[in-house]
Amino acid sequence: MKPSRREFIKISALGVGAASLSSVVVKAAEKTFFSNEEDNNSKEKRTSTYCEVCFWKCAAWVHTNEQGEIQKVIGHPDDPHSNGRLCPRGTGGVGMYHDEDRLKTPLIRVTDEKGKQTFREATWDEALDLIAKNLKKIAKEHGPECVALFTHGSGGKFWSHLLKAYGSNNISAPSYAQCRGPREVAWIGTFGEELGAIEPTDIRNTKCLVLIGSHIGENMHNGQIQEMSDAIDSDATIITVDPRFSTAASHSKYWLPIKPATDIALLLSWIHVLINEGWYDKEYVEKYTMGFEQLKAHVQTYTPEWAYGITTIEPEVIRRTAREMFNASPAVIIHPGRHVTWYGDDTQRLRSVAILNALLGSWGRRGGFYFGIETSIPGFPHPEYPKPTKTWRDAFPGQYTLADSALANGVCDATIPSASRDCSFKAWIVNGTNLIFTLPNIINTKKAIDNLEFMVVIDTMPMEITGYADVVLPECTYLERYDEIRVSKHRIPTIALREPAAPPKYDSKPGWWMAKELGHKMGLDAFFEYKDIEEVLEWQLNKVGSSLQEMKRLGVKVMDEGEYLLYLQEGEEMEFNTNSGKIELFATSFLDEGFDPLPKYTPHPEPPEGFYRLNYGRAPMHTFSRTANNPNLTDLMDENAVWVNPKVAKIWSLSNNQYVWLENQDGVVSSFPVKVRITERIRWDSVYMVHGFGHKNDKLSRANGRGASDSELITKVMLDPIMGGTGMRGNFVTFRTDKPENGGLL
Ligand SMILES: Nc1nc2c(c(=O)[nH]1)N[C@H]1C(S)=C(S)[C@@H](COP(=O)(O)OP(=O)(O)OC[C@H]3O[C@@H](n4cnc5c(=O)[nH]c(N)nc54)[C@H](O)[C@@H]3O)O[C@H]1N2
Ligand SMILES: Nc1nc2c(c(=O)[nH]1)N[C@H]1C(S)=C(S)[C@@H](COP(=O)(O)OP(=O)(O)OC[C@H]3O[C@@H](n4cnc5c(=O)[nH]c(N)nc54)[C@H](O)[C@@H]3O)O[C@H]1N2
Ligand code: SF4
Ligand SMILES: [Mo]
Repeated sequence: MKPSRREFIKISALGVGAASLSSVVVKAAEKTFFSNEEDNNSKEKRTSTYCEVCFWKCAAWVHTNEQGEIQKVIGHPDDPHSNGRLCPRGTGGVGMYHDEDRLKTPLIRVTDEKGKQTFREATWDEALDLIAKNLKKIAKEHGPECVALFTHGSGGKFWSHLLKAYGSNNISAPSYAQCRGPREVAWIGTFGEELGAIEPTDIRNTKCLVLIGSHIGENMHNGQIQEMSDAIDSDATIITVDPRFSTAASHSKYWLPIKPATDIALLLSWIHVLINEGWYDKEYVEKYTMGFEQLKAHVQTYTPEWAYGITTIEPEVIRRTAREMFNASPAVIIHPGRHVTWYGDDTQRLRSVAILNALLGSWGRRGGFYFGIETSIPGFPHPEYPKPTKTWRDAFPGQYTLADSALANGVCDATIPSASRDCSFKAWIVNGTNLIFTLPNIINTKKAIDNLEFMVVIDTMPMEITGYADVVLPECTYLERYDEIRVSKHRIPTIALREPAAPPKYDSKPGWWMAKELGHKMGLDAFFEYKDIEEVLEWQLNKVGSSLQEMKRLGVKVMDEGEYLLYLQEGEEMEFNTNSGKIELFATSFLDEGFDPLPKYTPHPEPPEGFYRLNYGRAPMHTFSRTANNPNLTDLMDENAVWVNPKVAKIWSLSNNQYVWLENQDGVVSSFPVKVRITERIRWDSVYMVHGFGHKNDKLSRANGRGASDSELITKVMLDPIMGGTGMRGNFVTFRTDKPENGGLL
């Protein structure tokens, strides 16, 4: 491994890097001091947390009244993720604590029928004994590698530790192959590094922000929205490419209502224009990149006129927007997006995005992408993990070779025995992910579950996935527990503490406790040699010059990481972690694995007659399926609607607020009807709905039967051959006004 840039600067270029502590750090450090003085005078009791309603992990203070009841959650002013303000979901996070439908005790399945939530209550001892017994049996009969963990959100570290100690490293999260994976692989192939969970986009300083199906404003990643609003205030040009008139589009100078599934054509024609007009950063390209000549030759036929025929975006608009990007460069961001698993050629689409940024010199530049910095906290000492003899990859020899994380869909597929696979999973531990709604192709997910010998689900709510478990472990909410220290890459290095604001309700327990207890029951005591998590946190914090006591007082601490720089310095030498040490416009690592080193446009199937492309996304007040039953957030929005263009509504004689069922190309009909919203904001060839609704689960009193589930209608998956991401936007739906006899897959 080559040194990271930060190490690189420390080692080789101190002269260049010695511009002393960034003023940002100094300002933030002052804020820490003042904000805590202020709050010390407050009468209310407050404890520190970071939000778990989504994965932006905003740090916050939780306020409790004299009776010890949680009242409200407020953004932490020193936190670069939130800058003291939470989004509506973060504020509504208290609803997770108050939700009376929560899981209350451990549960053990009583019938063989999966998916029906038929359980009896059990004690913790009994539930954990049963899990330990089954996992030991599977290790003996099939090897520990046949157990996989699916996890999303905090707590993942505790369960991963348990699984590795047990002897398996099959640990997957849906945030990879159902979300960010393709862009990370594209970035590694181009710049030699990942973007990471908090994208280092310098939006607040940008002069031009290009959003490609990235609907910031409905996608409520807090700091990002605040920065976008600052950028708009300072007259930055916003260019939004989206078949739907999104909230972001409504704030944009240019809205490009692209024909869905054709973005690569637009991106290639932008590259064509930038290169052929000479609108790129010649010095930067010369100094830091390789492959320019190959790229130039490659894009010659990709003219705006060519792209017009594919994308429906006028050539003049393509040229004008390319010029806007160049005028702003290097303070320009072609945003990499986040949920980018759309059409199966997603890694190549993101490669085009990476190339555009490289041509405009925005990587490592003010108003483009900054180099984020993170504190590293050592892990609590433990014996070496046993070495697993096989991993999920053995099920896919020669496939998805550039995937740099485990594929949740891969583990799911490899659970269904097949002659061509020698790795079939026998047990799943599922923590904090509602796989039934999260993985596309529900039929496949259920088939995999049917093949399991044993499944444990750790959740806070009785969600669809818990219905399939053999044992359900009720976790207390993030407001009632300690968790690992939050470290994240940002402009300033910070750490944040989550501590319980109230004791766990009912008989729920924190994840760290469950993993530790189970570890002991499985005979893995040597991996859990501490009394409780406070001991672990104290040890870790001491290692970085802090303490639990200090963190309880501060909540967020800005770390002194010495000298570092957010942007490339004038004339700075920089080596990138790629084969050539340069930014690779021509991706040699792709070529090495037999993939196109330069992105190409590939056409995708069109909707059949009478069908419309199923497009989905986020609503500001909800997160996936996890908030659909939240009392505070359902007050703001309690069902989704299907957006239909007026032209289409006319053909089908649909009226506003009418309920319809949706049927997809494979004859799957939504379990519930969904309200029609007629609007010019969606193209005539598509419909749109918010993901996370349409629960068929009477344990969820507010969410049950409300709206339709996009997950149910996504039966066709377009797999990305490069990294195995599950393209989900190749599904088409039509309308039904009659109630189907047996609709739905839920
Ligand atoms: N159809 C469709 N599928 C998608 C997407 C889509 O838009 N449409 N989006 C994709 C993307 S981008 C992502 S990142 C993934 C997200 O996938 P998931 O993270 O699986 O999404 P959620 O549906 O929110 O499921 C989270 C689960 O965690 C539980 N939970 C909440 N808090 C806690 C806690 O503190 N502890 C524990 N143990 N459990 C908790 C919730 O009750 C819920 O069951 O989905 C992907 N899949
Ligand atoms: N409120 C809220 N915010 C969230 C989340 C949440 O659950 N709730 N989840 C977070 C997570 S984990 C993620 S990954 C992000 C996801 O958020 P983003 O990465 O911003 O977006 P997506 O969900 O992929 O994309 C939705 C947008 O893509 C457009 N679109 C559909 N098809 C096409 C196409 O072919 N081309 C183009 N150019 N656009 C198209 C849709 O019209 C829609 O506006 O949101 C994050 N923020
Ligand atoms: S963006 Fe909103 S939901 Fe996500 S962590 Fe921050 S406050 Fe919570
Ligand atoms: Mo995501």
